Amino acid sequence: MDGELIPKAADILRKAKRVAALTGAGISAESGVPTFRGKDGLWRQFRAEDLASPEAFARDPKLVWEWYDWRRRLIAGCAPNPGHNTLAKWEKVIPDFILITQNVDGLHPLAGTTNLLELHGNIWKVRCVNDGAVSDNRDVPLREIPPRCPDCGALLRPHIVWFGEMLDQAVVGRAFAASAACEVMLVVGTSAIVHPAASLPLYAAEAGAVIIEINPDPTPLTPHADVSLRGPAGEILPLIDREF
Ligand code: BV8
Repeated sequence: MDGELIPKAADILRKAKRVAALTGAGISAESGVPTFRGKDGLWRQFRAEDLASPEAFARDPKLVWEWYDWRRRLIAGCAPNPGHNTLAKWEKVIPDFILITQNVDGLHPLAGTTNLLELHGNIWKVRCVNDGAVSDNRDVPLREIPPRCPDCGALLRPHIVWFGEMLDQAVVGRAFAASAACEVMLVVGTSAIVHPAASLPLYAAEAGAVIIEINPDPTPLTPHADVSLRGPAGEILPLIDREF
C-alpha cells in the first residue's frame, strides 16, 4: 500500500470536526467473526441470504435459530480488535463522531463506542413475533430452539433486519442525516453492496464529505473514495491513529 496514504488519512481526520464511520463485517474479521461473503461466510451449505430472511424464518424457524445460535456461540468468544478500539478512542477525541454499523455482533459497544447506530439490529436482542416486545437474551447456548416468549409463548425472533425487511426508519433517518452532515466518512470493512447502508457513503460524498475507505479488496465504493487504504482494519486504523 502507498506509504503516503496513512499520513494523508490522518491529516484529513485530524482537521475534521464532524466524522461519520460506516462499518461492515470486515472490521470484525480479525476478531474471528466470519464475514458474509468471505471464504468463511458459509454455514453448513447455506449462504447468509438463504437464512437471514422472513421467508426462511417462516419456513423453518428452528433452522434459522440454529444458525443464529451457532453465530452467538462463536461471537461470545470474540473480543473487539484494535480496529474497534481505535474507533471507540476517536469518538472521544473527534468533536462530533458517530459510528454507523451494519454489524449485529455487538463488538463496537463492547469496545466502548457509545454514539452508535446499529442499522441491522443486534444478535443479543430478541423480539416477540406476537407483540414486537424487544428484550436482551445472552443465553449461550440458547435454552430452547426455537426460543419462545416467556410471557405469551409465541416464537421469539432475532431482533435483526433480514433481507427484504425495512430498517427502523428512525435509525435510517439518523444515519442519512449524519452522512449529510459529516465532513469525513470513514468506510471500513464493507463490500458496499447491501442497501440502504451502501448508499450512505455516496450520499455523504454528494453532500461534500471526503470519503476514506479501508478494505483489503476494492469495492464498488472504491472509485468514489478520496483515499482508499488497501489492508486490514485492525492494522490500518491503529497506524492512522499513530499519525494523529
Ligand atoms: C431493504 C443482518 C427495502 C442479518 C443484514 C438491488 C439493489 C438494491 C437493493 C436491493 C437489490 N435487491 C435487493 C435489495 C435489497 C437488499 C439488498 O441490498 N440486497 C443486496 C444483497 C443486493 N437489502 C435489503 O433487503 C434491506 N432492506 O432494502 O428493504 C424494503 C422496501 C420496501 C419493503 C420492504 C423492504 C435489508 C438489508 C439488511 C440485511 N441484513 N445483516 C444478519 O447479520 O444475520 S445484511 C449483512 O450483509 C450485513 O449486515 C451487511 O449489511 C451486509 C453486507 O455485509 P458486509 O458487512 O459488507 O460484509 P461482507 O461479508 O459482504 O463484506 C466484508 C467486507 O470486509 C469485504 O469487502 C472484505 O473485503 C472486507 N474485509 C475482510 N476482512 C477485512 C475486511 N475489511 C477490513 N479489515 C479486514 N480485516
